[in-house]
Amino acid sequence: MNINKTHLQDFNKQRLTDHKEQFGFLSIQLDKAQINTNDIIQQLQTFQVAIPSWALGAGGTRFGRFSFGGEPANLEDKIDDVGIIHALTQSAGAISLHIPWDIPNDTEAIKQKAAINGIGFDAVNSNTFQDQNDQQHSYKFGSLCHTDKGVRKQAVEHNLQVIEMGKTLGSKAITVWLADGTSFPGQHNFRKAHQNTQAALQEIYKGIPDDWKMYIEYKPYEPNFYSMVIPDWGTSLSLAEGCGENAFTLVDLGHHLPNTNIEQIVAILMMKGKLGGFHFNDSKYGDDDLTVGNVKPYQLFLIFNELVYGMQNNEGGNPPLAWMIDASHNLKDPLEDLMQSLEAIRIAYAQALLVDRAALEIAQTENDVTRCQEILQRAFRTDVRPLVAEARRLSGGAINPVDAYRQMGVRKQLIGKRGVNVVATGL
Ligand SMILES: [Mn+2]
Repeated sequence: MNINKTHLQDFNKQRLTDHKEQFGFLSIQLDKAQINTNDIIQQLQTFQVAIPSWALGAGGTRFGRFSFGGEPANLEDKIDDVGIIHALTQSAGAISLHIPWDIPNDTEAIKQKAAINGIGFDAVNSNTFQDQNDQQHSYKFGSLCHTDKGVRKQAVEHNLQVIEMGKTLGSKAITVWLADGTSFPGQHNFRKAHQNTQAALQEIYKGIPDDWKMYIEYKPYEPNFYSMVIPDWGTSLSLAEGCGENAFTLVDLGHHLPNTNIEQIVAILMMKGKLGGFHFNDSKYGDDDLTVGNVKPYQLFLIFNELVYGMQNNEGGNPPLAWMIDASHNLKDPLEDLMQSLEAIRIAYAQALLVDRAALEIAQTENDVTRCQEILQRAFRTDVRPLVAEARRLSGGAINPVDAYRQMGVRKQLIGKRGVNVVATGL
């Protein structure tokens, strides 16, 4: 199903007076601070975040999964769902596919459907953390790191197939995340596991076209609980450097131990020109896959503060980043959840764009610690929601996407079309 443009315009008309009043008030404040509102609106409008194909169904934990009705049963439905999110938010112009959960049956038809919805194909994701029915070797004891050469070869070949599939769709990157690791001390020879992984990643890297990138994601624990082969950004960076100039580190917010200073990691990686992509989510304890910005909005702002600085001061030649939401939780309608995440991302981005960088640089140089905090928090505490809404409205989206989604009864329509008991492929 598609969002009816007339209904969307009607919805915006109801909200327009209030919105104009709030936006007008903010514009006056920004003008006084000599901030160019139109510049910020333009930057917000071009900022697009990919939706992963696995986030559109009900997520789950290892204890259970609760369906909610109208889930997308196949890739076509998933693209429709991203199309709905994009129509309402104008900020989700791409889908990131997970292989083998979302192998297109008819590539041309899928490309057409995506094009109609204004959706492109972001990085493709391989999967060597599960065994598939038809595969020869098991990944129980690892994939690219495995002691058995046959297993490593199978895992490399899978990644090469994913690249081929991505090429037919128009993707320009592959993301490799490995569940490889150990749950018991002594289980691995750490050095050999690392060497096997580096050699296998080099094989995969050889398979990417010249205009592609390879992103190497890291995670400190889970599903293995004693060691992970790629536990942190240092290991990822070293492996990326061992592959070549088109290999990069990918930072996933949830893939850090509690209280890790993620903004500092982002700053250093960008300075070195090696930050490839970013996965958004939020967490209280670990990789909880919660809605972006719902627990730690200040951390999200501080990360964006470094991202914006990195984009504006790009002497390391860092390429444009691949932005994706990587969350899949149990309790909310995933489309509402994703729209809330997109809103949180744009709010943090807009706030980071408001930081008075010249004043901050002076305060930093003069070691005026109080002033540094005042400058950052002044930006963070500005209510930029009317600005984000205005950018979205001007692009043709809803002033308030979640309210519009509910008022239009989108979920009810999806259940009517797809049924109550349908289960999305994937997690
Ligand atoms: Mn991720």
